[in-house]
Amino acid sequence: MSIIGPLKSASSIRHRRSGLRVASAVVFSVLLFGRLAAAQPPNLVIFYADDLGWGETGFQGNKDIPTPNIDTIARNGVRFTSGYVAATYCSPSRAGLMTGRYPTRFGHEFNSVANLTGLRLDQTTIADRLKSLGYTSACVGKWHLGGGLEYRPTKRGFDEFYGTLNNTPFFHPTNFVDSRISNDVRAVTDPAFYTTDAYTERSLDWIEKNKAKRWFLYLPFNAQHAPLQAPKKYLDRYPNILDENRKTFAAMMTAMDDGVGRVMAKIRALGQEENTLVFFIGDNGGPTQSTTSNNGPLRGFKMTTYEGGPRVPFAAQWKGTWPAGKTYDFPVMNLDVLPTIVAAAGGKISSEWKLDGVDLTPYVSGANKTRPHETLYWRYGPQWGIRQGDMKLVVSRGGGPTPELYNLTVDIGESNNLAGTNPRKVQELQALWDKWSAEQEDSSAPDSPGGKAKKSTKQNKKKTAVK
Ligand SMILES: [Ca+2]
Repeated sequence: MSIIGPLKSASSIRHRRSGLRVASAVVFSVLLFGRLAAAQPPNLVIFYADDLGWGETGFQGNKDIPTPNIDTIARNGVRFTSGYVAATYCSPSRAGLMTGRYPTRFGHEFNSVANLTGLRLDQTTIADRLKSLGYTSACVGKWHLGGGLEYRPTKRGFDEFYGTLNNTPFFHPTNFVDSRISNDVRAVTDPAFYTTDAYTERSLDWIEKNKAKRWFLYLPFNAQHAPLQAPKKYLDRYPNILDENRKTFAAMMTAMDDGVGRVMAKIRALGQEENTLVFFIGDNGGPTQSTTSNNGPLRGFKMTTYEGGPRVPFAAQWKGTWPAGKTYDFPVMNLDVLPTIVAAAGGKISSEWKLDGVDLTPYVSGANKTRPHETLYWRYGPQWGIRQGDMKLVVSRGGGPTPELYNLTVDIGESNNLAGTNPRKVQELQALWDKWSAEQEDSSAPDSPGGKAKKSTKQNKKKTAVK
């Protein structure tokens, strides 16, 4: 309103001898205000947690480890109970998030793609798209989409990168880059440096420096990925957890939750909370055995295609624009983040982008009551899955060699295989998946370590040949 006040008074003074002209000026001011309001796009934040596990965070029902700040996002906005990612581990999940497309469409089926090359250079990232809308952006955290210079965040649309190119310890992180200093990988020698806290500090500093611009912060924490490491100040908050691994996991989560809280407090302090769209999403399911991460009632883990692999904590808020305290049950995917954010930023989604994600705003607002996706797909070497409506057909590590059919509405834990009693549905879903899989590319790098991809590529080809 402060922008409009002076304009309105100036117009009023100029035209005070003509009531009609004053009225015109007021109308003009109202139109101008409308234009300015529409032209003020929201700030954008994506918190992307690593290996979190569907059963972790308070908003997902965990009562052992308080996450009051992360929970606030769900309370102020929407909790997506069927939130998925397009892949079951780190790099392909990020490739999907960054492009809004199934990573298998461009050969990014395995982590090995990032380790050998990176996110294919003909793919346009969310930061590229926002740059063309006038945004400044930062990637603060774990990139894992290629380490070569041409694959780094600052070559993929981000104006600033502070974090690691790959997986890393929390103390003395490896492959660390601070683009404010240079794009070279440098050693972090400060023994007190803890990635989660450092990412929070840099995010606060970056927001302060860029507060007058339209900005996009991508904050992919390396928490809760292995190795389990946490500073004493966070460990001390859990005197009652006796299991050392669980205690450290809890401390890591508290560091992340404090970080989310501090970033949100900064946004509030700037008076920007109602002008900021915020996502909090896990990058894949929890690898329970190595980190204690809890997938709740879901079957399977990270790197399986049972629900425990691709189904994740998923919440988002846009105060004043999206409803608050809403639970949304239809399936959504991390591929939806790009079109949702681009549309929120005032961009127009082009069919030429060949996105698999959709703009979620009309769905969460209730304007569109249909499902955002009739069908979701996964392919991970010989493992795969398809969800259509409430039915899922899946071949996963931990299961049998033949596809299993589950009704997720009544059987979220995938325990009652309906394939034997519903062969028609099996056939129908198999045909849909075969058709989709045939549209995907072979992986541009074999799965690692050693030889799995060759087998899986053969299997995929074999599958796609069966029609
Ligand atoms: Ca991960």
